[in-house]
Amino acid sequence: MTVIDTPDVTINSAAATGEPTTGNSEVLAWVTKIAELTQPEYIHWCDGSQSEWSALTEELVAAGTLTPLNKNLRPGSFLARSHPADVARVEDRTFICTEHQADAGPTNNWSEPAAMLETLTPLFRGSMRGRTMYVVPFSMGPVGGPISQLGIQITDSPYAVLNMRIMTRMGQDAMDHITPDTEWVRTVHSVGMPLVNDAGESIDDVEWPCNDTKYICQFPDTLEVWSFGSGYGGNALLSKKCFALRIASVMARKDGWLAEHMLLIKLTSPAGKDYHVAAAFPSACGKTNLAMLRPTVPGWNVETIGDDIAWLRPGPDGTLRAINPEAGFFGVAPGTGYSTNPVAMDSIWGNTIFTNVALTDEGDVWWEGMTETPPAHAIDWEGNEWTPDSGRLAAHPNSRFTVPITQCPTVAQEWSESEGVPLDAILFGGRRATNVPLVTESLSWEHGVFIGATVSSEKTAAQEGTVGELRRDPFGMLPFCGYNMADYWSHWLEMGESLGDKAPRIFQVNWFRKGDDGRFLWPGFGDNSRVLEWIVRRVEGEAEGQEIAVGRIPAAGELNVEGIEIPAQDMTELFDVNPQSWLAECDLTDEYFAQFGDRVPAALSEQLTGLRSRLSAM
Ligand code: GTP
Ligand code: SPV
Ligand code: MN
Repeated sequence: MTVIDTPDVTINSAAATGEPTTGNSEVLAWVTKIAELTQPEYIHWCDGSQSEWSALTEELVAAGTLTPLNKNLRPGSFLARSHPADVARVEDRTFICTEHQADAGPTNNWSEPAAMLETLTPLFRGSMRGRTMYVVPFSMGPVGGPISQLGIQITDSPYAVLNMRIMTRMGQDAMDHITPDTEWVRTVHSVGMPLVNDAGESIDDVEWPCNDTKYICQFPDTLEVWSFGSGYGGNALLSKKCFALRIASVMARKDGWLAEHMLLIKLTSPAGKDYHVAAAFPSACGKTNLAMLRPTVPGWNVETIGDDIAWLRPGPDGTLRAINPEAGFFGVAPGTGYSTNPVAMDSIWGNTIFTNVALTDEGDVWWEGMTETPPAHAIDWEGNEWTPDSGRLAAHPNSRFTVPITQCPTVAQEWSESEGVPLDAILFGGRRATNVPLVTESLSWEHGVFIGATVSSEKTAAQEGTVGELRRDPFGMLPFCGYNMADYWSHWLEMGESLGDKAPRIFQVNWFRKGDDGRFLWPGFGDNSRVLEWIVRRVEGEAEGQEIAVGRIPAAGELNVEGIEIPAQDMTELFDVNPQSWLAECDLTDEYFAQFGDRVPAALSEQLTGLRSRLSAM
């Protein structure tokens, strides 16, 4: 029994502990409570220092969890291989825990909070035996900023600690801001593999501890997250999807702001004018790539502010202000190469954690799409020998890199502006081989919300399940909205009303339309700047566009395709709207809306009626 005396409180814990880094009695009491439940061997209070980083990486290299990469090729970088069954977010194990099921809504798994705690308590009891419990304070957004929020993650995964240090403002400064009168989010994470069994015998550790039983639970009413059994990505870095989206979306609704699955960029025109654009696409549908875009249109510049999450709040001047609450990228590796995303390639020169990619004979990383020619031999993401003709992928499709945003060569100086940047346009998108045009401007805020609410997208490897299957993913938020999705749509409508003519314009984009032969019709990546250029010209009133049934598309000749070769037939197909297929989608939208009953805002039902009548008139 270790007893620590602090100014306000006495920690009674079975665990030995390092010096607590706070005198905040609420924090101390909470840490004690979690330690009593999970029974770690030692409590480590993270300060976010470089020496802490070095000690943890050394420890994980010794344990075999991390492989150091060749210092000459990829300095300060490591490879982690997860358990082959712990490779993505587990949406069917993700729960919103609220008193009433209707508050979670039909698109979330739901549990009554007390019932879930009853399930979780035995799982967490003793779950950290033999392990170190880390107390990880962090700030989402600049520490102390007006839009920022604070949190603490308790975890038994040093891998999660390292990732949290890259992804958030983690450390002592954040802890110092958690005072008795600040609101902060309590998150608890255990990989669920104690090193001492019930009989008191020790168990050998493995390189990637996890548990077959997984629970990712959000408690919006008490600002808590409890995550059990997984060490991967959004399941384990609780600042990210659990806090910054699921919990924050509930906070945002209460306080009149928005927590969104959006990238954020600053765009500068040849005339030197700045614009800020946010875009919501589902997981693995191009946010990181658009955030790091190198424009192919001469004279334009794009700078990166965020690649995954944006918090949007009306500013004192009435504009909608946006911040990136994160401090790093947890980016999809496959498909990232110098030909598609050179900015990402230049960002990951070093100080990067790679997860589930392949290891080359030179001690560097590789994944499908990184180079045109694969290495002749590598160790694949499961640790097996690999050659190009082994018939297997070298990297897992959801393999990732974790890198500080400050290493991004195109990072905007505004990335850490605590007041946020004013938004000029919001883009909604998805991965659609058919039907959805390359770009469409909404006819009004309400129409824009309708577009966001009805997005469907082909499923990707970012979540467990069948890749390619079409599913509704409103606002790219299907797995991330912490409350009833229909109420979320109402909140968006209300935000538009209060923003009035200061509201950003809303557009729909689709980089993924395919021809009958299965090839992408649009070159994408840097050439998406052509679409951004048209969007800015619309914002400035410099392009007329052409109104069709589904919205406003570029008029003939308005989209700048100078310097790329797109057959005229492909251009036509990129914007083709088939009224029959669209009317069929309207029927599906009816079915989709039906599950929300009378919570569907009337404005959205009216939008559906309007769309149908415009399509029928085609
Ligand atoms: P999450 O981190 O899961 O939220 O994903 P994300 O939305 O940031 O997606 P990301 O930019 O990582 O892209 C996912 C995949 O889509 C990668 O394999 C990219 O190469 C591919 N991709 C991105 N942009 C484009 C594009 O414009 N055209 C095509 N064809 N593919 C793209
Ligand atoms: C996503 O799936 O949208 C991601 C990766 O950005 S994860 O952190 O796992 O959520
Ligand atoms: Mn994401």
